[in-house]
Amino acid sequence: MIIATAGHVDHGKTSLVRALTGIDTDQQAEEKRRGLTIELGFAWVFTDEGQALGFVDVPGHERFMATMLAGVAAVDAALLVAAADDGVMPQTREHLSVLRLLGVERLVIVLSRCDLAEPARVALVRDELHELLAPQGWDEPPVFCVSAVTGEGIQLLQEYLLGLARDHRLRTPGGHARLMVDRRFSVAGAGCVVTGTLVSGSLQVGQRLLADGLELRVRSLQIAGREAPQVAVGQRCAVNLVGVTEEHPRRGDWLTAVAFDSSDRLDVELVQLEGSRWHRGLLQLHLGTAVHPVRVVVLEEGRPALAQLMLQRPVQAVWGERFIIRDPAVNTTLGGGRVLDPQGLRRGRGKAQRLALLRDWQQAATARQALMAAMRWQPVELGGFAQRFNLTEAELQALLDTINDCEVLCGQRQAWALLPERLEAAWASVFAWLGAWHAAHPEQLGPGEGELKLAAGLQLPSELSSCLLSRWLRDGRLQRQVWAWHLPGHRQQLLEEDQMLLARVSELLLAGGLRPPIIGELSQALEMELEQLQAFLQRMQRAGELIAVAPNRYYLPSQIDGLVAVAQRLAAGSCSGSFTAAEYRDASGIGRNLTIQVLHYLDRAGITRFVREQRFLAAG
Ligand SMILES: Nc1nc2c(ncn2[C@@H]2O[C@H](COP(=O)(O)OP(=O)(O)O)[C@@H](O)[C@H]2O)c(=O)[nH]1
Ligand SMILES: [Mg+2]
Repeated sequence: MIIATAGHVDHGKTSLVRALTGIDTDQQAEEKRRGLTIELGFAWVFTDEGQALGFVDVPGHERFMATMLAGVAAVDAALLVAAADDGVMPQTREHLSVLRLLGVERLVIVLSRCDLAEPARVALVRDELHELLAPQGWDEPPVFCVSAVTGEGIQLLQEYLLGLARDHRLRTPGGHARLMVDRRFSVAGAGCVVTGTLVSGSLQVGQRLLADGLELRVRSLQIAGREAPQVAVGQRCAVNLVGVTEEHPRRGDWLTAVAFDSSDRLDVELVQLEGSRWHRGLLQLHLGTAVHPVRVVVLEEGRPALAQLMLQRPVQAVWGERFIIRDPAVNTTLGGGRVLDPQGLRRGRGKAQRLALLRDWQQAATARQALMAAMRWQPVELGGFAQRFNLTEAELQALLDTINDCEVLCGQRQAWALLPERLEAAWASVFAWLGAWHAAHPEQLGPGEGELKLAAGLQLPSELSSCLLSRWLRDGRLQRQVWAWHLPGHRQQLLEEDQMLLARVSELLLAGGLRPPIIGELSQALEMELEQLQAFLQRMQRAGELIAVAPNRYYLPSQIDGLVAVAQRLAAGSCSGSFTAAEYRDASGIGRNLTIQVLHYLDRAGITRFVREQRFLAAG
């Protein structure tokens, strides 16, 4: 369990931690000289059962607010320290707001320096604190009166805190490991060590980690000064790393088990503190242990509001992550909130539908609820969803398994989840559109895939549309001849004279085997004008009856099957599963030039793939 101190400068935070743990967290010479905490300090004690109770001692001076925020970014509880002889002061208030905004669950009030104040004065400060807390919604936090000098109240407080540590349940593990770095230093003989809190997943010795694109390895781990083979979610640890550079990792960096997408837009839930003055200029975003310049655009007013954070550099975040916004010019906290979508939208960020989704994601308590909500709006690309909610593959699969009425469609690179009714709506729109198309173009077999995907009102990512079409092809709702898509049972109506001509042309083409005659030869054999013949052939191509493999050579669909069969035989007969143009020429006997044209056609048609002078059969 990790507890942070909070409160105004000089109110006795560091002295309190020393009294509780015996560790002086003001280690730096400058801190000693000025009697002031500048850097984060760390100390710990253990319960009788061996659970570590870690303390993060933060600076109280307003100048070091960024450091304070890095310290409380991921703690389980906070000790709000107020000196009995001084009362509530500006940073008492600011720190309290910050703890609230960061969602710190437990608060313990400590009236310090009680030896310096009369009991009446202590009671007054207690009332003052109560007044401050009540409207903020903390439910009656316990209050302890202590003195680090006389030791009064220290043991009672210590027992209480150890009790909390004993009852503390580590957060449910989940997600890929993400550790927010709050300190970096060198240890003689060991090298680079960083400290930080693991906010998801788990860490093991030997594990590979990424920091800002840099690949690192965990050489050793420590929790509360003791070597540990692994670290669980919610624990603070020191990580000895191999592979560091001078620049990274450093405070503000994330160490992660997998690469996370970053973005310079975050769509968030925003709480604006009462009386705070917001503006469109540059503000400061405190996210994790980092600070970034940011502009804030409110998308929808409310308590909390919805907003977009616009950053100068991309950052990584996940759904639910807390943040604070400060105005550096006047050195005050304006508010804070939670990340709702770490991939904020560039276009359409303020559309009603989008805002409704953000509100749903604000209400959602689990990734499952968020997925259900998102599916109501549109198909959900699962890779992106898993990133936003930091789900491992297994977690995503387990989540999908709990949703009964959900269709998952897998494309070549992406997969989508959508509600069955959406699937049916998409089918209804394709069915209606294609029916109308057939009626409007009776002489043609059907449109090409590109036209169908664009025009049929699917308004879906291209890869998803392809998935849908293949699915309907498999279940027989659609049919395709070479490239033309059509409804089952639809046949183009050829003019009678076209039909008769097609029969004669087919005969001539078939006689050529894999090498049907070219247009010139056809025109001679048919005693027909070249131009007229060409117009006919193009008409037949649109009707799906013929296929132009080269500008001057047409094939019947059945002949194309023959060309494909040669490719399949060659691929099957070679160890590499591939073949060269020369091999195809020899196997087909169609000559060098036509071979080149045929292979280009097969590539275009997606039947073969050309890689380093070799052709492979395309998957699927
Ligand atoms: N008399 C008295 N002085 C205290 C007590 N706690 C802290 N101090 C003094 O108050 C000053 C500030 O204490 P420190 O722990 O550095 O405060 P911080 O800035 O909140 O960390 C120091 O001079 C301490 O010696 C206490 O319980 N009684
Ligand atoms: Mg201090």
